[in-house]
Amino acid sequence: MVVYSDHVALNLSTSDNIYDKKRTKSLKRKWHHLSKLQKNCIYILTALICITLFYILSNTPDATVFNSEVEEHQIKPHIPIEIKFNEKNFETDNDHERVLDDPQDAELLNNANKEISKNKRASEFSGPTTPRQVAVIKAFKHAWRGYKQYAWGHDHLRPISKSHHDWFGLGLTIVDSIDTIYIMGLDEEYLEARDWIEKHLQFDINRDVNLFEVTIRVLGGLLSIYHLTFDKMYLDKSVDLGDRLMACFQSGSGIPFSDVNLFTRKAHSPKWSPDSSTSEVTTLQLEFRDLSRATGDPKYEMAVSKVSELIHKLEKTDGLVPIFINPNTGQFRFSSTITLGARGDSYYEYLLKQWLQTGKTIDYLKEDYVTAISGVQERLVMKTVPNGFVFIGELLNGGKDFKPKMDHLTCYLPGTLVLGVHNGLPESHKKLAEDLSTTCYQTYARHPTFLAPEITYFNIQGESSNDFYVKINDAHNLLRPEFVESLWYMYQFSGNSTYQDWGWNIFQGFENFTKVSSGYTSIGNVRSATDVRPKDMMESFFLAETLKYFYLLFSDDPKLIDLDKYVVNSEAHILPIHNS
Ligand code: DMJ
Repeated sequence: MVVYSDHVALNLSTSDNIYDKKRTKSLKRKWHHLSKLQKNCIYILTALICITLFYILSNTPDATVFNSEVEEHQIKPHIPIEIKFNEKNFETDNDHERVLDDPQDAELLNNANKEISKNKRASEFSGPTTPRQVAVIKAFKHAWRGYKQYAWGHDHLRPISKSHHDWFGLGLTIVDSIDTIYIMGLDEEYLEARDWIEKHLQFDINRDVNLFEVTIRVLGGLLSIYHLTFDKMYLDKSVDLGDRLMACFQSGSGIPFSDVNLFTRKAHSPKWSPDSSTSEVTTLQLEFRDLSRATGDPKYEMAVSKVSELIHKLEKTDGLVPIFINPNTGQFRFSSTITLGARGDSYYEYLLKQWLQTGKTIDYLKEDYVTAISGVQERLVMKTVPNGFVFIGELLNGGKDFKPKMDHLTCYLPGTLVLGVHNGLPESHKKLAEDLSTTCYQTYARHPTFLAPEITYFNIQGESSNDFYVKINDAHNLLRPEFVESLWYMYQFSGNSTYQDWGWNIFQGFENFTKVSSGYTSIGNVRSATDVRPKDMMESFFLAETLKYFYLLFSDDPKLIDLDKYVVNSEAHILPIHNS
């Protein structure tokens, strides 16, 4: 190295080894002769080189630019595109053994037939019976521990900042997940959750809440645990809540407003629109009807049945509905999108499940469901290029334009379809369920995190060699349950253990990329294993649904929840089937 008065030059010529020592000494001497400024320049230069190298290395696996806002996936599938059932994609047997390495886990499994605590119906939910279920219980306990430590009594845990988030101020995580706790046979957690609900869950709070969210998560959660335990405390709380929510139905048409203040009992539309979402007003019926049946008071069921009847009479596009409806006029906003994703999804789910809940006695529900699925098959089902993956797209502008986009939310549909087939509906629904399951699985398996994004776009015109792509803003994963839910139904009705194996692979994705020291976090980017961008949120549905469905999926008892006796609401809460 040669030092000049105003700069440093590096002499890179090699020298013989025998001169190495001398050269090191001379280098050291020269370094000491450098000015502070010169030394700082060298430090900064070195740091810049390191940062550039790090940046280049950590970004190499990422996608190339597809257009200005879209990145196309270049990542190779983790499994062959041609999926054969019963083919094991992972070393699942070894994973089983690993799960049981911990003596406490083995004990959990051995204790399966332990004494059931007070309030439990003996022997029904006596703990895990498979190693995979043990792994799910460990995950649940980890999430619960974080919630208890940093967010107890609040709606959600923020596991990165170790703090909480309040949406409605109703201790959502506790109420939403108490039936999961019960089904998993977790005595200690059950008692602490029950205790909180009894002493602290109050509805006379001066706060606006969303009718749909509170119905599926809180009313559904309370009714589910009431039916599992027959503990009247839960029913009393349900009645208090149900009475407050009833204000929403005081609209011009009977179609409910989306929001209500639980204290003043004043209902209104959302701030951003005069309309309610179609899926929201049609995803209340299981819960309100159940409340009527459990209490003997018909008013709840009458209000929600009226909504279904009104919507039954409205004009539709081959049985498919726009996603907005006005509570005062009772009419659809006809130009709004038709989708089986956000704001449309559970309209279709509750047509079928209401029909089942009422002992298959209300014909128009079944007819509307079958017509809608035909509409899906004719108008929304499409195949990708080059590999022919089946997906469900959307219709825009009053049904005129097709958009090759599918929300992860739509991945609930395979489960609903096979539930229908199990109950005598057309066999063609089963093929659609299988095909769509394969596509949904691919949206997980094709990412290095083995997790699906919120939204996927599909290639239908051969504009690329990839079947689908994910936009930057859609690459998040909120720990959603829909596909795990479908896997459970698919497994229930086929007995095909491939669905369990798929679920296990996805479970590993959650374990590897969303688990943090204080719980599990939503992530912003499923496309990179090195840059998942944690979002610091653990929604209540992760415990209420995602982990519950994993636990049920990995059970070796197909009747752990008997689907001939129960319907499962949109938030994975379990309600009895009646015969009328
Ligand atoms: C849940 O609250 C319910 O499953 C709802 O029906 C849809 N969204 C979330 C989970 O993704």
